[in-house]
Amino acid sequence: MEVVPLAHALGVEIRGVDIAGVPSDAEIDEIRTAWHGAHVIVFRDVEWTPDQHLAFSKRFRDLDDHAATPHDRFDGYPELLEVTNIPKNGHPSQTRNAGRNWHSDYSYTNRPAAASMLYCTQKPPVGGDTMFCNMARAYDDLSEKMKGIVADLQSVYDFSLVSGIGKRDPKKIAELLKINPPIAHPCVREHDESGTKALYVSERTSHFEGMTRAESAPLINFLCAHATRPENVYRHRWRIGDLVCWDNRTTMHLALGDFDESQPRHMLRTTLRGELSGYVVPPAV
Ligand SMILES: O=C(O)CCC(=O)C(=O)O
Ligand SMILES: [Fe+2]
Repeated sequence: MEVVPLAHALGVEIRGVDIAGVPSDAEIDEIRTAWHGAHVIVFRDVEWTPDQHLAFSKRFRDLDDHAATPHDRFDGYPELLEVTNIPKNGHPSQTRNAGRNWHSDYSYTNRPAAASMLYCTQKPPVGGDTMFCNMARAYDDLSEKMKGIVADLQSVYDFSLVSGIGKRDPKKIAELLKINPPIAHPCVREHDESGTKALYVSERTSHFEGMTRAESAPLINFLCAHATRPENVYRHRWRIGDLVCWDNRTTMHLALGDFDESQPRHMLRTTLRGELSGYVVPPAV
């Protein structure tokens, strides 16, 4: 197995392992170690079926069945999410603009995603890139004083801050807001496997619990800007057959709308189920 760095801050490409086959336990352990170190891992030229995607993902952890976003499931596969701009039954796809602000998956649920594995089946000729930033490094780079401040905070995640939901079907939004009320999680997230500490705040954080929106905004904005500095980012240019796996405990990501929307883009994602976390709180004031 060969592990090739993709950027300074995070991201490696892993070569020389047949993930569509049945990797050995030793290979899975090696992949896991590389993943914990680099936070984002990339496999190229993967040719597999949805069942193979599920089988590989399950080697790492139980999968989420996406009950928090039931409309985005891939037909017949509750453990696969479909992220695409291809219209469905004559209607615009609900996920055509998914992921367009910096976030960590399922932060607005009581099981924030441990990790995600996104497979590209169709892409526009240029663009449609995805960016990732290293939240463990962002935490480490804070002053000791600021580390003390964030250690005391609970980040409140509000589904209504998911970018572009205004363009979704209002009935479905109402249902999603009911399933996913505002929820508070520690602003410093400790990785349940590696123990790494990482900042856990995003553009979907409405406020810090016990503080107003106005009081929270400057600090949320600072932490997000600090985390997403270009030198803390890896930008992935997709190829068909790429499998990109990110650790949601130590990264945020952003799907760029930098492409011709008339061109099809189609991705399938598994979500490695996270630990139970958080408590429901009233909306921000
Ligand atoms: O489409 C993408 O590049 C990523 C979308 C996203 O945020 C996700 O699948 O979690
Ligand atoms: Fe996402």
